[in-house]
Amino acid sequence: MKILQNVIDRVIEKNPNEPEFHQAVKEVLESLEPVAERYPHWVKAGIFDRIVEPERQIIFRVTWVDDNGNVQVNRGYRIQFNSAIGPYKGGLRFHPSVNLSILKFLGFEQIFKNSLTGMPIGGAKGGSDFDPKGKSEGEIMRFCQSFMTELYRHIGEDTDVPAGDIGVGAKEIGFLYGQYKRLKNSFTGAITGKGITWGGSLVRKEATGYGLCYFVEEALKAKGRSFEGATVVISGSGNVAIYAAEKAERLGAKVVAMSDSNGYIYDPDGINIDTIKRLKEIERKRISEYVKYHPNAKYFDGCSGVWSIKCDIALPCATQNELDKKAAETLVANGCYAVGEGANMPSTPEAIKVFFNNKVIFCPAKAANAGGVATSALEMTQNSIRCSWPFEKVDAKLKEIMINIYNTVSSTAKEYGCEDNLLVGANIAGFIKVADAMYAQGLF
Ligand code: NDP
Ligand code: 2IT
Repeated sequence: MKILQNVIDRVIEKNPNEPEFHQAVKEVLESLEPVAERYPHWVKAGIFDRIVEPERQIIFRVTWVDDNGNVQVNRGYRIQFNSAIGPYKGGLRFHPSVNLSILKFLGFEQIFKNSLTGMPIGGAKGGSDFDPKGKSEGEIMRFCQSFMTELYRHIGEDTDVPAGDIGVGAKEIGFLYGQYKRLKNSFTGAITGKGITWGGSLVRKEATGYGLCYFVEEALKAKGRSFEGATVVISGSGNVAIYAAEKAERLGAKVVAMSDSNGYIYDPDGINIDTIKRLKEIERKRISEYVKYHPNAKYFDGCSGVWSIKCDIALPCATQNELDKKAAETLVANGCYAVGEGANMPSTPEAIKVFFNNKVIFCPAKAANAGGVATSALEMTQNSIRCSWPFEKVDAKLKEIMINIYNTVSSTAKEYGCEDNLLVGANIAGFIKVADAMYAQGLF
């Protein structure tokens, strides 16, 4: 009789209409069964029942006035999921698809990811159904100020430290932090991803993408492979995708395809990252514009087609459930031998099965994309001691953290009899540290 099936059943019953949250809970708890057998006192103390229930969920109205003078109403959220090993920590997502299910799945994943970094940070996530696309700078600022006017009372450098995620980049972090500082009348590290001139850390912008490649490089090395000479396909063209592409190239790979939510580009000469940076980071344009500057490249409508491009290594860096069974089968048929998840939960459970059945090196999100939040924790450290470290120092720390995560995850998989299953290794290793802290601290 499986010990944790009851917990999964209760989560589904208690939280109907939250499919993404169910998916994340199932994936983690199904791999924790041997842990429940090994540590019966954790079962008795209700650790498994408690870890799937957020400590606090804040939902609030965000009102603002658009450029035409119309009142707009959005919904804001902060899910403070678990604070056993440190202050709540996790990004804010602004996207029209944002709802409770998505933020609970992200907050739940964040608990284990943050634990794996080895830094003292708990798990959280937040955001809004606000869509920054097509909004003027003034509209984005007014929205961010209104959002923070409620959120500021719930966060703080020792309480909860938000950062960016989809739709929340340097611009939004600036407006959010400005309002936070104004309301609190104090300059503290209560948000990460800040600008370099006002408390931000070098390498934070690059960290998730670079960290992903450092992790994948370790996983490849263990199988006698590397990025050198490999063909890479990356989905997305946002913060994570851009810096994954840059690092993959620097490690000797050729990135031939990238996408946005409208479609994808294929450039047989290798994608020009500077063009992508200009189009996406500065001009906020669609990826289709790339072909204007690189006539050898082709643009195709529909983002899921990106997985039909032949590659050795696939790096999904856009959003959840963007890579399904059919896409996984196509990748495998085309000879893809490694997948590194830059996005959170980008592969469906069926796709992951295809990867394992075909011995694809599978680097799961909560381990492989932990470099962003790890560098956020390094930003918190620098803010606390009121200094800023040089680029090389932060980058070296990031690399060391990613290598440590790989070693922890792969040795935990081996210890639990699942050699090469980095997904099970990540879930177990991430969980054990948090469970130990929850047990020690008594009921909460
Ligand atoms: P950005 O907003 O910078 O970029 C998101 C990219 O994904 C864009 O190219 C966007 O296209 C595409 N995208 C978003 N939603 C969809 C969708 N529903 N279907 C298809 N494409 C979509 O976000 P990030 O790069 O920061 O985040 C990407 C992923 O990485 C997310 O899953 C995030 O949770 C995860 N992540 C981010 C970290 C960070 O530090 N930023 C850290 C760890 C994980 P379009 O412009 O057309 O919307
Ligand atoms: O999903 C993630 O890990 C992030 N969006 C980064 C969170 C952070 O606090 O840096």
